[in-house]
Amino acid sequence: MMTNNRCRLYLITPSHIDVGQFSEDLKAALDGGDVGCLQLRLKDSEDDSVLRAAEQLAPICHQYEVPLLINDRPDLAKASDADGVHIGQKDANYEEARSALGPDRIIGVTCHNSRHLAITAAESGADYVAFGAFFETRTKAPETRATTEILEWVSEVLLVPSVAIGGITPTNCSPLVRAGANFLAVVSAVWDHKDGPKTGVAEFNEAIAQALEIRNSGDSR
Ligand code: 3NM
Repeated sequence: MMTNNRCRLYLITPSHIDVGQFSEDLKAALDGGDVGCLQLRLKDSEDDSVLRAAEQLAPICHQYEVPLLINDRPDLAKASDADGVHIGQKDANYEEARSALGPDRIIGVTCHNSRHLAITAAESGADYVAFGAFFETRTKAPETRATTEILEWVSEVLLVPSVAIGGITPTNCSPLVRAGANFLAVVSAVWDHKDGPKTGVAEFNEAIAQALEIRNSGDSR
């Protein structure tokens, strides 16, 4: 899933979905271009609904070779045989998640805008460290604001891939990509795109490619 000198799109589901309709939206999104990950992030849902959603979405993800992660809950990730879990600082800690899921599953950790949290997560063995929110977002009340400095620092100092999150759009993502973000995690700019999720994913792929071109040419404008 993770490669350090690339940048890929990381999709997060909306907080509430109709799984049948969302399956269609997901296929459209994955037809739009490269996607590196899908995180199932259902809020206020019964465990059973999360498990049923994971069961229905996993075959679609795997058809496109996209790993499926579950938000917050290592136990549900294990029960649904998902590819991994994304944990916040208030959820299960890394060690608990790793012992629940074993050595091979993906465990990503929210680190807000903190180098300390990122070092701790990386040293424990986290598969990625996530930072946010970079921009205004209506999807979640973010606890912190993050800046591009932390992405630059991770790409220079830590070997673990970074995920940027919060209010990211095809139009505003370039500085994050140029700062070394390995993944852009996105909800609304894809699922609420006025021309549909397929176009949202395509626009992100184009914006990422352009930003990487600038980054690789050594021009840091
Ligand atoms: N976590 P959108 S911001 C799920 O800052 C989430 O940790 C955040 O949604 C954080 O792409 C956020 O619609 C919402 O802004 C991201």
